[in-house]
Amino acid sequence: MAIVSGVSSTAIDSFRDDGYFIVDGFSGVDVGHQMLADVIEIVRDPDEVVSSTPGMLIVSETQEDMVGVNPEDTVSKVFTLHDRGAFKSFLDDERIAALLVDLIGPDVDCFPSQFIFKNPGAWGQPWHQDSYYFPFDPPRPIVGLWLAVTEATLGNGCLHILAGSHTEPVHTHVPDRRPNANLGYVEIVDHDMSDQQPVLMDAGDLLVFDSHLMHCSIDNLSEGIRAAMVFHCCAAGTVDLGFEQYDYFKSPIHRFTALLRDGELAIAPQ
Ligand SMILES: O=C(O)CCC(=O)C(=O)O
Repeated sequence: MAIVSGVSSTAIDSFRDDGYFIVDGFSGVDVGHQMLADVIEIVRDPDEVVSSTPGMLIVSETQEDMVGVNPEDTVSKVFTLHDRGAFKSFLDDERIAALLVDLIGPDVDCFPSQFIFKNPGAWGQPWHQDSYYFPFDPPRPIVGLWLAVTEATLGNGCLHILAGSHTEPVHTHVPDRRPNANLGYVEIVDHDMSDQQPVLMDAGDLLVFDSHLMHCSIDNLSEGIRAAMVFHCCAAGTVDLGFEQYDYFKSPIHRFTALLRDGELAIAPQ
């Protein structure tokens, strides 16, 4: 039987009006811990897993003052994890399926997944809309799932969002103006963000957001890691047109994987 109705009407209203909602305590804290343990293993011994996983990419912090004892201490993100144990189990949860059916429809793919370390001292990601990174046909709907692996606070680099900004078109994004900013960081500079709100989360909380929602994260000024796992999902059949400004370059981290077909969990990745 098809999965139906995973989102309360209040959450649906928030998604429509504000461009996001939060599910408190969606996952046990252990889910994030398993994810963190897996990515640490990957970055400590990357060769075989990276070469055998299409789209997997380890991106380091590029700001000059990042230091660390272990390899993971200076990693920013690890991409394309959605076929791996803890990550796949998260996506295969029927509550995720039900939520995606409501927000996208019965046929859904996951196309990038990224673990964000946000180690002590790491800079935040500037204001952006995720759809800037997704030159797709159709361009929408695309839904982001941001799972707090640790708590996210004003001290350790939580997200900030601009509620309602999902109704905006994709704005011009300019390269992050900070010297040595991370690979791929771009910034919206033509919009008033003064109504921004911090998104304070506990480990296990899930932020569900529209890919046009303007958001950023702030610097991690704490002594501890602020980790998150982010998946993006779109309607099956969505085509990656590639980045026009780079000769229609298609990002290797856009690895479309079947999640739902006819409202049911798809078994095998595409
Ligand atoms: O978690 C962060 O620090 C930034 C994440 C973000 O902006 C995104 O996933 O689009």
